[in-house]
Amino acid sequence: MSLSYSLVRTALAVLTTCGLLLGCDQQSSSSSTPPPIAEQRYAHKLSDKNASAETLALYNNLAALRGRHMLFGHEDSLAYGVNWEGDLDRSDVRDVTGSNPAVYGWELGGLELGHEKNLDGVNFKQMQEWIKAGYSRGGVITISWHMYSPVSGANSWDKTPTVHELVPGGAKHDVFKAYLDTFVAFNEGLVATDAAGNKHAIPIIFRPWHEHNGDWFWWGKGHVSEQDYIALWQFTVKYLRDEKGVHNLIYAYSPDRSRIDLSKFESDYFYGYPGDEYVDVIGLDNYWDVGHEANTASADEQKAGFVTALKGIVKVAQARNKIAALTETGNNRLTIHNFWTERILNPILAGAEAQQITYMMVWRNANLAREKSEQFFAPYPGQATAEDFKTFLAHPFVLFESELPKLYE
Ligand code: BMA
Repeated sequence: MSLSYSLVRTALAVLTTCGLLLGCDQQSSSSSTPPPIAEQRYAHKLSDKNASAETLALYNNLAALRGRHMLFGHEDSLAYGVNWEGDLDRSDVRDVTGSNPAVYGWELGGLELGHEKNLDGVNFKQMQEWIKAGYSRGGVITISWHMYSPVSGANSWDKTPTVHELVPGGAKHDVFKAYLDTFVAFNEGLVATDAAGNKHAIPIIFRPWHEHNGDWFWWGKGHVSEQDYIALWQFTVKYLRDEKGVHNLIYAYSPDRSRIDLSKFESDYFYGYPGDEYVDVIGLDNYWDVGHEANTASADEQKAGFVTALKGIVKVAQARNKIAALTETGNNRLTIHNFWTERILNPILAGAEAQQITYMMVWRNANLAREKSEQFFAPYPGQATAEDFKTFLAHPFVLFESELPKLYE
């Protein structure tokens, strides 16, 4: 998406707003100082008013693609695949389709403890190189964090109540700040140099404290009060943004669909919502409606649920002038025939609303030899859904890395 296109959109948005609300004179006379250039240029604001130009451009360019394109993403795509490990420039997604995914998911769990590798065996220094490489090709980077508990020392699936000790006033607040500092340092290494030789921070869609409405993480429902969860999120943003001056983050909120009753989508979705000032991407992790093994509903019922859930986040996002995304999804081991077209693409394309999601990301392809258990969400060569995945990619709605417009200007 080009800058000039964004400018036209913004101009139209301003005209529409003026026409509808008759508020332009009031707005211009109420403030003598014009907003910063970046704020004037873009229709969609970030929670970080000092976000870098590239970060704000990414957010607005994703918004501008809505309804016409959805980016496809994959967790740990460059780090390993089901049947390979150790290659520095490879991906199961590319082995099958010829293109890398448009969105690269990376995971920090273990960084806070000073580990060299994350909880899935990915070396952090190499991860920084893969992030830089993906960004240099025009891809989008998103980062999650399965943080170890500063209270029990155990991993994120530990149920020891922890959050109350992390928020301001808590016994482990300083330890928590030191954990966040490890990300600040990691992020400082995520720098790109443009053609003119100027350096800038690589924009990151940062997705902390995910699936908090489920009960499987220590920050999940049942192990923390809603109030403390919100305080945890707000502190995370304020610390990184206001105290540490980190300005390359787009904050993604991502509850889990399996714990949302579709008949009261919004009230369930907003359990633990930290507020519009702290969230940029209205996300959803949805494995449930795309063939989760515990879901006994028929395929048609699941497809209907999938669409309803996507419409739900699109509505929430539009009401707030934010973007919506399917932040995690997938069918583990891809056992569903024509999964990509039947269970993902066709339901999304069936109506105008679900098509407004900006990206979707499937989870990782665990290396079979090292992890000794089958877990994968993208096909690899010869996998049963590989041909269907190519059909999915070939659809103009779906963007892989090779098809991306410029997203950072
Ligand atoms: C989970 C699984 C785990 C992994 C974790 C963090 O959903 O994939 O095997 O350790 O994500 O990436």
